[in-house]
Amino acid sequence: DRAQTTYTYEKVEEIAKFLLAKPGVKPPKIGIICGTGLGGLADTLVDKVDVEYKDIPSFPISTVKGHAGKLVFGNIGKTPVVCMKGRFHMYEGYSMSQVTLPVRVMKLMGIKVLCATNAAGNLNKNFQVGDLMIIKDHIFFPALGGFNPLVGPNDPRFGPRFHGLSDLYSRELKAVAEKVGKELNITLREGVYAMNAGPSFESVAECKMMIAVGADVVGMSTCPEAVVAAHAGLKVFGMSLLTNDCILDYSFGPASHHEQVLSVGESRGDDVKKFFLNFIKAIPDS
Ligand code: 6GU
Repeated sequence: DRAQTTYTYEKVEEIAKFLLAKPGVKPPKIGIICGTGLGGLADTLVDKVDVEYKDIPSFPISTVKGHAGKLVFGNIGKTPVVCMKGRFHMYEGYSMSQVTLPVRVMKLMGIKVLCATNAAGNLNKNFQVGDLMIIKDHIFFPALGGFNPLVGPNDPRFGPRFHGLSDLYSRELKAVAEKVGKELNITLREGVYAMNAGPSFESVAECKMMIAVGADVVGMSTCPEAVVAAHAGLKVFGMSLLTNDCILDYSFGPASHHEQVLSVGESRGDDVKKFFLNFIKAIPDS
């Protein structure tokens, strides 16, 4: 149920300490949230240590096909990182505090940068299925309707009461990403990610509305984690894989995109992995 579960600073600290005490776990510098079908990156870490969500005290458990449900610690080059293989979604019924708990845990374990990937539906007629898009900004529809993860009492140890989002997605990291994309000859789009709660894919009228308000792609994740990360002073980088076109035409008939989400995730997963392996190595002080 969506009742506000609150995790005190002490509780988050306890989870962070529990994880850091695991044999072979080094304090990570970068946290990476792997989107649906994009968990392949986690498998390539060196000196891996897996911790399943079900074995972490107070952690929610993820329920979606294509999401494994574990933290994977390890190195990319010299950089210790932690990957979330599987995330928590609002449509599963989790509260915003549950969805964003792992971000605060990763922050207290020591990360300075949060990278998040997701599978998204394409709204932009100049973009194509299979494209990768750097998230330049977002429209967090649930937050505008009251489901902002920062609603509720504010513990200043997590971040300030009122926090501005005009620089939410790090310009510095976007510049690094553009450079790495060019070097690897991987085309990177740039645009606005809109989040809906899901689990329904959008109606035709909703898709048209999102285009009208400036969204390029739409998905069901990422914004809550990005907001909580930026609130905690982390640098945030987001990337969408465009797995399907949104339906803008009533003659199309009933559409459910989930199979396409998984199959495009599979066919484009290697480029996403290659991009992130090089991107992480190119982040200053990583
Ligand atoms: Cl079309 N909509 C949403 N909300 N999320 C998606 C999607 C569409 N395609 C992939 N993820």
